[in-house]
Amino acid sequence: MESVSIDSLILKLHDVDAVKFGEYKLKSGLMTPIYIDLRVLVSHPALMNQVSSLIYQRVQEEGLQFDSVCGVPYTALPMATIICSRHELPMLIRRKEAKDYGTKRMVEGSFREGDTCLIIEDTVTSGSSILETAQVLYKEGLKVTDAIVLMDREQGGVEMLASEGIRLRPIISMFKLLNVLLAAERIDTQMAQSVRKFILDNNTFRPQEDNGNDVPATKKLCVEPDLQLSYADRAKLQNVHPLASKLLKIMEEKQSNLCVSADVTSSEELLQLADSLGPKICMLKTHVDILKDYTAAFSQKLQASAEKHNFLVFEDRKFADIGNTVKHQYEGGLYQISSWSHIVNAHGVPGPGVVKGLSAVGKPLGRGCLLVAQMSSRGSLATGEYTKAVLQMAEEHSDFVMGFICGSKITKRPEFIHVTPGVQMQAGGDLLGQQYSTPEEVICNKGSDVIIVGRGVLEAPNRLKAAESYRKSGWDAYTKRVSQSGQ
Ligand code: 5BU
Repeated sequence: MESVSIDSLILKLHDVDAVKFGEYKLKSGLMTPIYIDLRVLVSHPALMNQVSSLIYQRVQEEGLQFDSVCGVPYTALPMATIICSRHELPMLIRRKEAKDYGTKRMVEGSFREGDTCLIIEDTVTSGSSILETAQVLYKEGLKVTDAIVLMDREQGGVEMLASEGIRLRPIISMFKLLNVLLAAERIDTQMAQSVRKFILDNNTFRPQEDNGNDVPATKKLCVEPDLQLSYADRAKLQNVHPLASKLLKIMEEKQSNLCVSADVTSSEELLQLADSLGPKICMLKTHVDILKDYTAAFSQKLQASAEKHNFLVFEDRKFADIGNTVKHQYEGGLYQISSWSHIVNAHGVPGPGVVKGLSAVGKPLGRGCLLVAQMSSRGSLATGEYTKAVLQMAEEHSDFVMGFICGSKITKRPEFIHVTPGVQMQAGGDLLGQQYSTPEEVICNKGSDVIIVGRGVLEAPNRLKAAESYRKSGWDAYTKRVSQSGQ
C-alpha cells in the first residue's frame, strides 16, 4: 500500500479517537502524552476492513509462510477474524483465561505440533503482549517466527521481540503518525515534539552492553540497582524486621521463594501438605477459617511441621476492622491466630489503627504483618493512591509491618518483603476474577520477593512435583534478577 493510503488511514484513526493526546496511563503504569486505542474500531466497520486489508497486504508483501493466524486478544481478534475469513486462512484463538470445565485448552482451533502461527496485534509498546501470546502457542507445540502490528509505538517492541526470535513488522510507526498529524494540522509542533521526546525517553528495551547479545524482554526490568541485593544481604540489614530477616535467611538456605497456599478444607490434608511440601517452601499460607475440623491440636502440629521443615506460617486472615476489634480477632476466638501464625496480613482500609491493634498483640510475640497494598483480583480497588497510603502506613509501623502483599515491588526500601499471590506457570485467570502471572514475571520483571501458589500446586496431578517446579522457577528468576542487576 502506498504511503498516501496510510496517511489517510492515520487521519481516519484520529477522527474516530483511536489516537488521543493528553495524559494517559499505560499498562506498565507509565503516563503517556499519546494514547492509541484501537478497540474503537469495532464500531467503525469500514475502517476495520481497511485496517485488516492493510495487514493482509503486508503479509503478502513479506511473503510470509504460516499454517495459521492468531490475533492477540482482544483488540486484534476481530482483525484476525476478518483476514482469515476473507482469505480462507485457518485461525487460532488464544484464551486469556483457561476454562475450569471441559478441555481446559488455552488455544482453540485445530493444529499440529510444529505448525507455524502468524501473530497479529493492534498496538505494540514493549512487545510483551505478543510475547505472552507466543509463549502460550509455544506451550502447545506451535512455532512463532513473525508478527504483524498495525501501530508500533517505537518504544522497543521490535528489538525485544527480535531478541526472542520473533520478527515484528509494523505498518504504522509512531514517528510517521506524528508527521502525518502535524502536516494535517491536527496537532501543533509543540505536541509533536513532546510526544517524540516521550517516545525517545521511554524505550522499554535495554540490550546487554558487554557482549552484544540481546537480552530477552522478560529481563528488561531486571536492571534496577535496588534489585541487586541478595536475600542473604537483605537479611543482614540493620533496620530489617527480625521475622523478615528470618524469612530471607530461610529463602536463601532452602533456595526457595515459594509460599504454597494450602487452601484445603481438612486439617489432616493440610498437615500432610505441610509435611510433604515443607522442604520446598519458605512459607505456608493458610485460610484457617475454611477448615471444617479446626482444633488447637491441629495448630500445634502445624507449628511442629514448620519447625521441622524450617518454614514460616502465614495466616491469610486479611484483618480489616478497627484496632480494638482486630486485637480480639487476632488473639482470641476459636483460632487464636497469634498463638501459632508467624505472619498475618491486614488491609489498610481502617487506617493505622488496624496495625496498632494487631501490633499490640503480635509484636511482643515476635510476629510480623504484611499489609495488603495491591490485590491480584481483577477490578481491585487497591491501586494508585491507596497503595501509596498503605506504603506510608508500613513505613510508619515498620517495627511490626515487615512487607506487603502486592503484584509488584512498591518500594525501593530493601528491608520490606514483597509477597505476590496470583501465580501460575501460565498467565491467565479463573472465572471469579483471579489473575495469574508467571513466577518469572513476578520475581524478575515485577521485582517481588515471594510467590504464593495455591491451585497451581493443589490441582496438579503430583503436588510435590508441581511445588518443586514452582520452587525452581521462582528461584531461577531470582538468581537471574540478582546476577543481571550486578552488571
Ligand atoms: P490460587 O489458587 O493460586 O489462585 O490461590 C491464591 C491464594 O492467595 C488464595 O488463598 C487467595 O485467597 C490468596 N490471595 C490472592 O489470590 N490474591 C490476593 O490479592 C490476596 C490473597 Br491478598
